[in-house]
Amino acid sequence: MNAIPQAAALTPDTAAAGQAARWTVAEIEKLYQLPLMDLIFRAQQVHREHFDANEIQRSTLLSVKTGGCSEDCGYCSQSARYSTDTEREALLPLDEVVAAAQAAKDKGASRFCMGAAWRGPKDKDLAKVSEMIRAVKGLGLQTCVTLGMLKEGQASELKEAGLDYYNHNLDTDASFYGQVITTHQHADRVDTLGQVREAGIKVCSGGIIGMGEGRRNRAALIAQLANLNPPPESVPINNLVPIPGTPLANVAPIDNFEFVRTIAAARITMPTSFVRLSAGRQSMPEEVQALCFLAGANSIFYGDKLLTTGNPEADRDEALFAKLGLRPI
Ligand code: SAM
Ligand code: DTB
Ligand code: SF4
Repeated sequence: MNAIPQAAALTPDTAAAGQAARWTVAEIEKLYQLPLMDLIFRAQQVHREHFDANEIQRSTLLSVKTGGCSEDCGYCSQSARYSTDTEREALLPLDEVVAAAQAAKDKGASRFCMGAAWRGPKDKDLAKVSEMIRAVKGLGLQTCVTLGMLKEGQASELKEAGLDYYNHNLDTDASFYGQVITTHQHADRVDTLGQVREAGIKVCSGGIIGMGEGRRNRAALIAQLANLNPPPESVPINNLVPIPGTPLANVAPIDNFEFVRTIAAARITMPTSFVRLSAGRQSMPEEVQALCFLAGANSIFYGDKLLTTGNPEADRDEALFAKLGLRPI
């Protein structure tokens, strides 16, 4: 009988007692190198210590301001620099946002996430988004926004409006970042996460897998997220959705098992965080999604659209949940 991998190979480098555990990139690479069955077993153990393994959280997304973004993120349909099928739309009026949030709530979402294609919000935009947050919160939904980089004082304004989560992904590790994005720096993203944390807002931060990065880059991204103190409460793992017209349109897709390994690595290193199986589900077979849940993903984006691209229909997700015996929370 094969022994279960030694716990020592699977635990972070815990320094003096009382100090937060820090994961090295090498330790996370070791997780990736485990036989898949051992890796998933370990992820399940960690998952079941902290969560009910049959429960999944559901967030619905709405793009409240679409396209025309100044930034050059090589994966994004909304950058003004690339010619994509995405049409620009100004900031949505409040009543449209509230109607979409109510519809999401009626379908069973517990969180409503509003996204804007900005480098960062202008103060007058932030006031309008704050109104949206107040109204969505008033419907009894958890609120999340993703608006780009924040300036001093903006996070506290969002907190005052009742914001629960701010989504701001590190997207990839610092050494690969410059190959995908040149108009802002990885360190700018980390800075915004600090401001969000300081304002008392929960952090939602993850990345995109399958942009041509290597396993070491993936391990470094996971290490950086896990070593935030505390780690993000919510960790979206996106599988690149290739967008025609962007520089990453023709990158070879990542192997499904490598994606599953990334979910498992996130689960093991961030035991109490919600790990969200995010973009890329529309083209993912149900069996691969089930493997992701087995590897510790316990959250999804729910509803037939992400920001500009498709997501499985809610009915299809309901059917998958029924087949797997998963319960929404
Ligand atoms: N402009 C803000 C920003 O960059 O943070 C908020 C919106 S931006 C579209 C939010 C996140 O969506 C990005 O950080 C990235 O992780 C994800 N994303 C964008 N395009 C994607 C794609 N084609 N495939 C997978 N994830 C994508
Ligand atoms: C996240 O990590 N993924 C979501 C949300 N946070 C904002 C966005 C995915 C976008 C996928 C491409 C699109 O629909 O434009
Ligand atoms: Fe703009 Fe965000 Fe897209 Fe980058 S990811 S181009 S910042 S909308």
